[in-house]
Amino acid sequence: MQSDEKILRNVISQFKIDGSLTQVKANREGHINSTYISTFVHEGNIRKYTHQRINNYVFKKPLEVMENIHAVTEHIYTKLLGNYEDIDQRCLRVVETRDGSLVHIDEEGGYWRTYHYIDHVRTFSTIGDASQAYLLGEAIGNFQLQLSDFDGKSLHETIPHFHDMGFRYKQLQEAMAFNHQNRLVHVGPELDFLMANKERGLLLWEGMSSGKLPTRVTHNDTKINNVLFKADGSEALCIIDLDTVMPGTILFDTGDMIRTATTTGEEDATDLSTVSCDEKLHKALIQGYLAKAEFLTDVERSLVVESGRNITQIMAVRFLTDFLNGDKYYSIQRENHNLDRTRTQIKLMQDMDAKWDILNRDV
Ligand code: GN1
Ligand code: MG
Repeated sequence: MQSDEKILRNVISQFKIDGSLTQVKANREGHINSTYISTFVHEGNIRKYTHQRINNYVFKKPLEVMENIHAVTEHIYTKLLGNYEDIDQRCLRVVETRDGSLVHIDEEGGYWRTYHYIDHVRTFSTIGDASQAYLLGEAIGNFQLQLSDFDGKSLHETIPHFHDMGFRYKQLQEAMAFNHQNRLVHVGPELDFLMANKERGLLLWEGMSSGKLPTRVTHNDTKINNVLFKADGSEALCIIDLDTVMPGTILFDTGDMIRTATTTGEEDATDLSTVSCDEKLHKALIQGYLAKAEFLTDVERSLVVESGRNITQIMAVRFLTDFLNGDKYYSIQRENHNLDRTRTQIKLMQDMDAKWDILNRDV
């Protein structure tokens, strides 16, 4: 541990931060990157920073990830400038290394980045009530609005085919052939359901590829946990975790927002009776979202509810794939964790289907 901390302190010292380091703590949220929070004292002021070792199994080109993030955050920050006293809570900001790079590469080839830590805020893993759902909808709509004049095509595609349903089904087929520990015997009904829904799932990616859906900036991970709220919960301030910012259809983000904000149960719940799509939350969420998302085309708007189902489906496919591959991608805390995650997503889709007409009244 001691030597790990020494390595970490050396990494931190590479970034353009003034003052003296007083504390470093590990943060265990998130499935992908390793995260640490440091505290510095500079001229009597306490400042905190977030340091992350970027997972380069997932992100093959970490510098491109950082170029995307830097471009997008500076675009938003420039818009906010002069309008908010609490601007530092409203936008992630990258801290460069002492030699002006967006990443530091350590002796083992690990890629590190640093952000200003956003303090006095909180996150939620599920939505509490309709007013909170409204706030979340507004926040995602606002994020999209802030970036609606940014050319999505200028960004790097850092994980090619990230939300390409056809590609994700191909990966699922490969995982079925790999069949780690003969796990296929445990997934009959789940596979049947996902196979029966394959065709419909291709809608968003094909809409984008054919040009029916415009290519914009997408965040690609707009789950509720990635939204920072004021400490008292009264306002959603900032969207974080910009790792997967890429060109895409805006509906990937709208869909992930719906997937994570309307569910009554956790993504990795084991009791499926806790998982359903709450129509009251859906209504408020969509109202908040549409209040900001004034730039949507008619085709985009017509697919808002579909997008929630679609992103839930792609997550089910990805979790099942990882289960069959032997849990190589998502970190797991227990046996069958990825299978449990697959099941919650399928349950959520089925409940959306049962309420389909009601949900579509919201748009
Ligand atoms: C992963 O690590 P985290 O929680 O930011 C995943 C997302 C999924 C999410 C599901 C790069 O995000 O696509 O929606 O898990 N990110 C990547 O909880 O694969
Ligand atoms: Mg993420």
